[in-house]
Parts: sequence; structure tokens; C-alpha cells
Amino acid sequence: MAEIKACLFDLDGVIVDTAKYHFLAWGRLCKEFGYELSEEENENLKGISRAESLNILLRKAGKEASEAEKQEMMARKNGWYLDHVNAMKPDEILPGVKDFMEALRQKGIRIGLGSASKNALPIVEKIGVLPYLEVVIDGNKVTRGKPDPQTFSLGAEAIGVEPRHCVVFEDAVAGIDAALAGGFFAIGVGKPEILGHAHKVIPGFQDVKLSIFDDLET
Ligand code: B16
Ligand code: MG
Repeated sequence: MAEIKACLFDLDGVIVDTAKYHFLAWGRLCKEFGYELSEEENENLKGISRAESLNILLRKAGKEASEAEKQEMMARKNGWYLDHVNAMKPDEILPGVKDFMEALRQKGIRIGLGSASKNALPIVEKIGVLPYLEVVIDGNKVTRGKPDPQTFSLGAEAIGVEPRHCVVFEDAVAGIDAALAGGFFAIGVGKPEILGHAHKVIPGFQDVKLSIFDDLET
């Protein structure tokens, strides 16, 4: 049985369902490009940085854009996204997350955030999760996005725990890839048919106990 000393949580889709707001905001931009963003395509944007997501959508639309045009598109998309975020209520934290973090804290298991989002800080503050987080690694701190392991490696380093003693919770394929590439245990939050390459997959944190770590083997 592996000894788990720390947990790194992704944000969007794991702690809070802001993924639906990203989907709405990207969808609005795609409409301007002349097509409807599907939920399936959106799956591939999860965990991917804003700039890389835009590149993927422009390619799909067969459109070219200058750096200045891309900046303008990203600013607009982020404005629409923030309209949703600003209207968020603290109860939008996903079920079971706080209880699970409380259980980790009581056991002395350290907690950090590993998100691609540049908006992570105001969101965790808004939903009351910030006090649980010893470390926040977000899109402003990384130079290489997921599936590169940098987000989680920086988190583990800042906490001072080796990846083999650390569990990453992720809802995105790119995030699970990042965790595995960095030598972490990866627990997928979502559907096994999408996240099947993780060490295990849970549908969410409701009723999840620390015994979830019991069968994690190195
Ligand atoms: P922002 P995570 C990711 O957050 C989202 O999954 C992804 O859809 C988004 O494009 C990315 O953050 C960047 O977000 O535009 O707010 O900087 O899942 O890594 O917490
Ligand atoms: Mg996510």
C-alpha cells in the first residue's frame, strides 16, 4: 500500500463545475466562427490552457488569426466566462469536496491546487476552499500546460512531497496524462470510459473516504 502524504486537486470539473461555463463561453465564440461546439469536442479542451484551447478551435474552424486578434478573442471569451463566475454562489462547490478535504486535513495529508486556469484564485476564494489549500499552482505560474506534468510537479515541490506519495484528482484526459507523466497517482473524477488510464476513477467526492487510497500500489 502506498503512503499518501499529499493530494493535488484540479479545479474545473473536480472542485467546482466551472467546466460548463468554459463550454458556454467557448461555444459563443465558436458561433461567431460559424459552428456549434459539441460536448465531445469540449472534452478535449478540458485542462488545456486558454491560448491552446483557442488554437484548437481556430484550427477546427479553418481560421487564421494574428496574435493581436487571438488576444482580443481570448479577452472576450474570458469576459463571458467571468460573467458566469461572478454570478457563482458558494454552494456551487461540488458535493463531498469539503468533507473529503476536512478528512484529509484531520489525517495531516497536505492539500494543494493544480489548475490550468488563470482565474483559479478568485474561484477557490468564492467557494470557500482557499483555507484548505497550502499551495495554489495555477495558469499564471506554469510555463508548460497539461499534459506536461509541470503544474503538479511544482505543487509537489512546493509542499515538499515526492510524486510517489501524492495523489492527483483530475477530470481531464490531459490532466491524468500530466499526473502519470510526473509519477503521481492519478484518480479520475468523471467517467471510466474517458479517464480509464487513471489508477482509479470516481464519479465525484460524495461519500468518498480516505480508504480510497488503500489499494493504490506503486
Ligand atoms: P482560464 P483546470 C482549466 O482548468 C479548464 O479545464 C480549461 O477548460 C481552461 O481552458 C483552462 O483551465 C484555462 O482556464 O481561461 O480560466 O485561464 O481544469 O486545469 O482547473
Ligand atoms: Mg479540470
